[in-house]
Amino acid sequence: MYDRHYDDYFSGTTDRCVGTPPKIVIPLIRQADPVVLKRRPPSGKWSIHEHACHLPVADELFLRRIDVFLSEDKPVINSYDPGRDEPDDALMHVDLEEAVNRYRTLRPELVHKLRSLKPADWAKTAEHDEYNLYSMFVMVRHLVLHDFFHAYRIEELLLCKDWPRPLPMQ
Ligand code: NI
Repeated sequence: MYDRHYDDYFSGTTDRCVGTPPKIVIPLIRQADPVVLKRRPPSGKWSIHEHACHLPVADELFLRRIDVFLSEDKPVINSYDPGRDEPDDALMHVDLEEAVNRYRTLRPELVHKLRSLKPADWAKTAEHDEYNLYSMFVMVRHLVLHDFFHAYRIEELLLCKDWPRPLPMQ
């Protein structure tokens, strides 16, 4: 069952985990004019600052989940929803530089763990209270998509028509 095809999926997904934060997400965050950094859109949804500070929280969560997957016979994963589980302005109080540094340093740690996984580890499943299927692979793919989900939101805010333009790429 675990042929080269699957290996490509696993390693390809891991490669995305390596490159996306330093090559796409962090440069995007750095383009935010300080004036708009903590500005929420009229919808009341997160500001660029909040999206950015949320990303290392996800890495911490996924690091813990990898350990749960590996250490338990029948792993059980509890969902995390910041809108449900945290106060509305929690991320506003986080230090952005510290958050970006954590994002930058946690990711290689996470990738190091992923590179050591065997095909059977990737295929292992857990019980999840919100999803009908949750394997290690699904979880890691989710992390890859999650980076882009928040990057997309950050970009939308950066390009808001009536707001100051993004700063030049650093
Ligand atoms: Ni998220």
